[in-house]
Amino acid sequence: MNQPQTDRHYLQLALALAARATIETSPNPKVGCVIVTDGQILGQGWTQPVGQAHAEVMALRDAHAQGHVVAGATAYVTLEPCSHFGRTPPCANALVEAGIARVVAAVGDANPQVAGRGLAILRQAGLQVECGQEPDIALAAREMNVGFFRRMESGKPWVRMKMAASLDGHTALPNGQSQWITSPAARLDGHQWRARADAILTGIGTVLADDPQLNVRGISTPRQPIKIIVDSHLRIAPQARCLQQGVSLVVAAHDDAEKRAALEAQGVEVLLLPAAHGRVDLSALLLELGRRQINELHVEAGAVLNGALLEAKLVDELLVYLAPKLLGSGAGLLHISELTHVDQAESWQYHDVQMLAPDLRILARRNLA
Ligand code: AOF
Ligand code: ZN
Repeated sequence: MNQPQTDRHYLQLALALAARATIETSPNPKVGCVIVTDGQILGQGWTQPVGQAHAEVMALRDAHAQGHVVAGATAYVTLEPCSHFGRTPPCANALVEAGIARVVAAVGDANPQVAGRGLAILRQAGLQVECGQEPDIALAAREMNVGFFRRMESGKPWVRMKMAASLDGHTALPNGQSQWITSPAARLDGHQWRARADAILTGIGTVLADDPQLNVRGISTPRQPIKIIVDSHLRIAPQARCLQQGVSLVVAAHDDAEKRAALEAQGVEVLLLPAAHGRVDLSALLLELGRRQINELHVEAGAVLNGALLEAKLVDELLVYLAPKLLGSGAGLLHISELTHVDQAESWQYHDVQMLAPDLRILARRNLA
């Protein structure tokens, strides 16, 4: 005899299913779905790579493949079922047509094409519908798709800025030496964060100084993020390592037809944006990246671009690795305008702190309060 479980239990199961979806669902959110009747799990599903089936359709297929009758069952989903014809037909209609009697959703869909319409379709068809009743589960469902929600709500990606420094906050020695302040474990962890991002952003200063590859290495990933280089005056050389593989986008504020042609000839896209104080307007850049459906943007840049993004209030999260070393002097993490009073300092809060032996990993978020 199956013991009926609580709604919380099945929503948590749906969250675990959502976690099985890969980065290839992006820009589509990761969603999980479980279909249950009288304590029996009939079908389970999670979002497939973009353009393919959503979680609800996968769960219905799973139930049907096992010969289960889903009429009268409850569907637990981590996101409001969609109501629109996007790359796939609406899941709300699929649930209605399958005869599902009750839908419990963790959180509403922030996509303006859906936003409440999915729940309305279900209610109009006579289904019992609950959404967002468990605040902690709603939060977890949002967290899993933090970039999707940010983009839907602001038009811009979720911006995560990665930095690494010594315990006393230096990124390089006064003579410029900066390699390997943090440990291999921290560097590998950094690649995990690169892998979950849709794009990696850096500045021309970093490209000229370090010639980074800006790709995911050392871990397996089904796809590489897009590489974006902010290069106001088109100073990048076509030979730069970050332009040799994958998809690269060079963002400039001042055109140079010859240099642009050379880059375009090797398949690199050059995007010209309006200048703000002679530099690429970073807010305009983020809106353009949102328009291009970048959900999560991973920034690995130098102190100047980092500072400019922070001063423009475009950064949502800091990912800081601190090595237990004391360098005493040298370059710092950020260039921001000098403050004259501590009250002017922006307030952030620690979101997660972990030992990544021997280093420390800090995730901090802008304090919205
Ligand atoms: C769901 N279940 O598993 C997901 C949903 O272009 P499409 O057809 O793939 O639709 C993408 C939109 O569908 C996406 O922006 C979001 O609003 C929703 N995602 N909805 O019912 C799912 N991943
Ligand atoms: Zn759907």
